[in-house]
Amino acid sequence: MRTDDQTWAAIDAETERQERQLELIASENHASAEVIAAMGTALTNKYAEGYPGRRYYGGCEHVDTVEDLARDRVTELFGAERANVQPHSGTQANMAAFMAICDPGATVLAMSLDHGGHLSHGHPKNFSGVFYDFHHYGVTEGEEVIDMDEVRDKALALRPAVLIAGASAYSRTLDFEAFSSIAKEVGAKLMVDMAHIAGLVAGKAHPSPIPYADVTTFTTHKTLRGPRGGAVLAEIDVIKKVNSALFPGGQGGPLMHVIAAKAIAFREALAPEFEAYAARVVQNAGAMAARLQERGLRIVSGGTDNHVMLVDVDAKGLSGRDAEDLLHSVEITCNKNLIPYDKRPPMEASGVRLGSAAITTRGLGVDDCVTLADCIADVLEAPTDESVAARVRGAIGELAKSYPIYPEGLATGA
Ligand code: DSN
Repeated sequence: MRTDDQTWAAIDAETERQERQLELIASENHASAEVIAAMGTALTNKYAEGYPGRRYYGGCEHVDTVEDLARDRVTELFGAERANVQPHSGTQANMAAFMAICDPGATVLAMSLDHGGHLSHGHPKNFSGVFYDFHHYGVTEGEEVIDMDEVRDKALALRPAVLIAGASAYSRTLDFEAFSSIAKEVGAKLMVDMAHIAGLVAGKAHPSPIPYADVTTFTTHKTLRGPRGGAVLAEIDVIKKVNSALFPGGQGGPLMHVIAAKAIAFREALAPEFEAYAARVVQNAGAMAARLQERGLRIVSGGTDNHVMLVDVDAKGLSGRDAEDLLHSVEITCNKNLIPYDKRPPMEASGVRLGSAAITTRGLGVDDCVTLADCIADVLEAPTDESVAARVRGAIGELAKSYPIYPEGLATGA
């Protein structure tokens, strides 16, 4: 039953926007109708501080079942020993991981945000940068890839307690074995934040960090295509520390409706079709990057191995903000992003980050991605030509209509 017309109007408009536009924000995806339905259940009413079998509240028998399902499925999915599925977000997963494996003030070495890292890997205004002594490695100026020799040199000089592998805007395969060998050499713990690539790891389209990492964190809503949230994987000794770091350390009651949705998403990712999905995500990104390059746009590092690419729009005389706005005006959603060694500030930036996870979920294939890349190139080449914009808007509208996200609708009735 709906009584709040104002809120439902905005919810319905957002659902319609997602159907109408093509989503290229690399950290977004379209969760299944079943995942979304689980979040709209009575589980949202339940307090369940603690863990299955050891709660601080009565009446937890059914949410215990749900959390056990989520934990069992995610450990099976990634071949991990233990899991914590309670983090409300990737940043809270990271907070619990830091608290579990190092002390406040500890030295941590991670990828620089300017070169594709993440806020929770030591930005001075983030808890990580406030409470830990972060240092950063980046990508090389020429090839724009992580230089493992530089990582090793920095690690040898700093002797960090923790070395982090993981990024939010890096299009190349991460060499977890090399990170692990450096961590061992300097006596650091290896933490992998696989937020962006978790779905690719689950679908065997990117090597797994599990054999190498002391602790692995991720979000469940990016390539993994689940509800918005986080999770942590580790062996039993570390996960015990993560459990108490998360609750009571960093969070109170878990969001049991979201954990139910995580359980459903993990089951979906265990199905054989998910491997095919992950492979298509990578193929689609590759096709888009190749076509954009043919059309004269520079892709940072010369291409992509995963779902993400950074397009340098500076050479076209545009800022990332201009490009984001232009693409939004033709129904393509993406985000401005710093490129390595960027001369512009973050709110302007010289690049846009594009990702293929969401468009692949709705069914676009390689040929569609070539069409989409042509649309992007057309608009960026003629930013003031309204006839080009009108033609592209029409083409994007047709593509979006051909691949509905929720052909059966959603349980919300929208
Ligand atoms: N900032 C998000 C992203 O878009 O990659 C991750 O937290």
